[in-house]
Amino acid sequence: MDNSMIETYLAQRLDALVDSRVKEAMRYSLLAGGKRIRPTLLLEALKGYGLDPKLGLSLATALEMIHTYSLIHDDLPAMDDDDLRRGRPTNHKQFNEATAILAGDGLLTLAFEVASETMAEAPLVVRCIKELSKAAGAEGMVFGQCLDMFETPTSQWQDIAQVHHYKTGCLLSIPLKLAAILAHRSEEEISKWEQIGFDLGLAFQIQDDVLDVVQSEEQLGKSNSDAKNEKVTAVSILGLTKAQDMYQELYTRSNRGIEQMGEFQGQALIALIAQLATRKK
Ligand code: GRG
Repeated sequence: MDNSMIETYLAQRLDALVDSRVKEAMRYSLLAGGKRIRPTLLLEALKGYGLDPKLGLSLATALEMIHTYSLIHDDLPAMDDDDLRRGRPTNHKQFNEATAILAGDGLLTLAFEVASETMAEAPLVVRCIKELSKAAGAEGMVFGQCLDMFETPTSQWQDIAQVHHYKTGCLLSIPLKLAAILAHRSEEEISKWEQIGFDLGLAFQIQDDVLDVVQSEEQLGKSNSDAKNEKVTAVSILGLTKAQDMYQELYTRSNRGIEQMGEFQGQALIALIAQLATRKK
C-alpha cells in the first residue's frame, strides 16, 4: 500500500490549523501511522474506474479523520478505557481526557470541512457528504458503538454481527460507495459496492478479534481490552478456527463481488484485499 499521498494531505490539512493544544492532540493521533485502509480503499476504487485518485483525496482524508476521532473517543475511560493505540499511549493518557474529547471533536468537524473541498460537481459533493455523515453518525458507526456499549450482553452471533455491521462495516463500506458515486455509477451499482464493503467490514472485524487472541499488544500496537471488558467476540462465540474460516470466506466473497463489477478494473483492489487478509496488526 502506498499511502504517501494520503499521509501528505493529512499533514497538510492539519498544519493549516492555527497552533493550539487541541491541534497538537489531533496531530498526535492522526499522524501516528495508522494503516490508512479506509482512504486507500477509496483511492483504489477510483483508480479501478479509470479516475484520478486526486478526485477522492479530500473525502479520503475526511474519512481517516473521522476514523481517528472514533479511535480517540473509543479509548476514553467512559468507553473502552485503553492505554495503547497505534503503538503510543492513547490520546487521553498523553494529554488528558478533556483534551482527547476536544481532539476527537476537532477531527470530526475538520473532516466535513475537508470533505466539502472535493473538486466535483456540487450535487455530487453534497450527496457524498450526506452519505459520509450517515455512515459515521447515529444510523451508522455511532449507532454501532451505542449497541456495543449498551445492548450486547448476548451470546448470539447474529447480534454481534449486527454490531460489527454498524460499528466497523459502515466506515469500511463508505469508501467504496463514495468512489461509485464520484464515478457516476447507477444506484444499483452503488448498492452492490455497499454490500461488498459490508462483507469486507465484517471480515476485517472478525480478523481483528482473531488477531487480538493470536498477537500480543506490542505486536498490535494497541490495547486488547475485550477480555477486561468481558466483551463477546467472534472468537469467544465461534472458536478460533471457525472465526478464521469465516473471515477468509467473507474476503473471498468481497473479491467475487468486485470481479463481477462490469467494466471496473478490480486487480489492484483485490490485491489490496489480499494484503488485508494476511495482515498481522
Ligand atoms: C467512539 C463513535 C465512536 C466509535 C468507535 C472505531 C470504533 C468505534 C472503535 C474502535 C475499536 C474497534 C475494535 C473498532 C472496530 C473497527 C476497528 C477494527 C478499528 C481499528 O481500525 P484499524 O485496524 O486501525 O484500521 P488503524 O490504527 O490502523 O487505523
